[in-house]
Amino acid sequence: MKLHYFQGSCALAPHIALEWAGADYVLSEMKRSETRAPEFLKKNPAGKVPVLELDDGRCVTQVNAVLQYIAETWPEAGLGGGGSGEARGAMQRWLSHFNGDVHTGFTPYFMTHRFADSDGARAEVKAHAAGEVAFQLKIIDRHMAGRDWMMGAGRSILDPYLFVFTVWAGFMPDRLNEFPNLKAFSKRMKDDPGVGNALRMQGMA
Ligand SMILES: N[C@@H](CCC(=O)N[C@@H](CS)C(=O)NCC(=O)O)C(=O)O
Repeated sequence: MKLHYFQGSCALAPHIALEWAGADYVLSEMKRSETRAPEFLKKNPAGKVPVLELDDGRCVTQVNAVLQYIAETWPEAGLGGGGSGEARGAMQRWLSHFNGDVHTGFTPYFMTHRFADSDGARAEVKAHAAGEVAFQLKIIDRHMAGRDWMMGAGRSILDPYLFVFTVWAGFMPDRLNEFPNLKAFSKRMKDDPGVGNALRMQGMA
């Protein structure tokens, strides 16, 4: 099993989940500029990491699908968030929020050249994106008050994805200063051995 990633990308989330699952995997590092290369598009036609390439060559793509694949392939790791209908609903709600609202809020901030041509327009796009990210992160910061993990049952696949957002927010002007609960969560994650392994393997620690 091979995880395709580039440094600083959301592929850190499934990487941490693989560590937590105790999975046997290898990493394949690429450059952001290689995501539209024909060979890579065969693995993911959307031209994005993460790609989890299985031993038979099939590829699991899209962060949420990769995270859920990991939770279901290693159920003993308990990363699925609990078995009740309510827990499954909460898990889906947060995965959708993370992928559809938070992650896409960051994209114009870091990939500004895709959204505007002139320097002035890019500055505006960045400012609006930072505002949108702050709006979305506030929701999660409130949820994390008094909690160690996103789901009450303990750590789950949501936590590595949230950790990625805290890393990205560190590159924005306000960092995590407005979000004390996310700041504490980020520290808790950095102290975790599996997170430390993933960060070291990706050259981020
Ligand atoms: N919808 C995709 C989004 C993944 C995504 O945005 N990946 C970024 C890295 S965080 C990427 O590969 N960007 C390269 C590009 O857009 O060229 C998913 O959920 O997997």
